[in-house]
Amino acid sequence: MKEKFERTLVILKPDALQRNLLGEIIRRFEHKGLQVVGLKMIQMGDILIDEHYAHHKDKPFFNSLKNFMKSAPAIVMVLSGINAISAVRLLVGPTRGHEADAGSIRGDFSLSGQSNIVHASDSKDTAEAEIKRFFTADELFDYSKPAELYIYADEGFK
Ligand code: 3AN
Repeated sequence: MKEKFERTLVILKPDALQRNLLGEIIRRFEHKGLQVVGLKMIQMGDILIDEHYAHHKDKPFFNSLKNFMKSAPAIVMVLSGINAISAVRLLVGPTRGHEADAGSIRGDFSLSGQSNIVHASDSKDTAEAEIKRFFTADELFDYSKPAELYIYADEGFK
């Protein structure tokens, strides 16, 4: 697969927040080398959930999914990096936690198909639409992290 820089949307769902897993999950993305270019806490409501999970609106579990997504605030993030969309999906693991490989986020922290900790965009088109759904242009940041900035960070220390 050809390498390309991409942005992808991640939601740390209410169960991640309630189980004190926010730091652990963000750490995994950062250590992988993904760059956080947008991040905020939101309370998801009916309109946003209807739009975000439109592909599930006729499914029998939709109401329960909706209640779960509204049960506490969520953290939404935009991550950037090489092949970020598929790289993040790999870190997250498949939908059902009980089928996810150990080492993946869902594999390590979830047995459930609904309370599965994280949402991550599944394609380039979805990522574009989902980033626009949750972030305005001025909430996204373009910055570099050259290592030498931190090596000399004490320069002004008195
Ligand atoms: P993924 O999040 O892995 O892309 P989707 O898009 O099929 O999976 O499902 C979106 C969300 O809907 C899941 N993360 C999960 O919370 C919920 N969900 C999917 N399938 C079921 C199901 N059979 N029963 C309950 N909730 C489900």
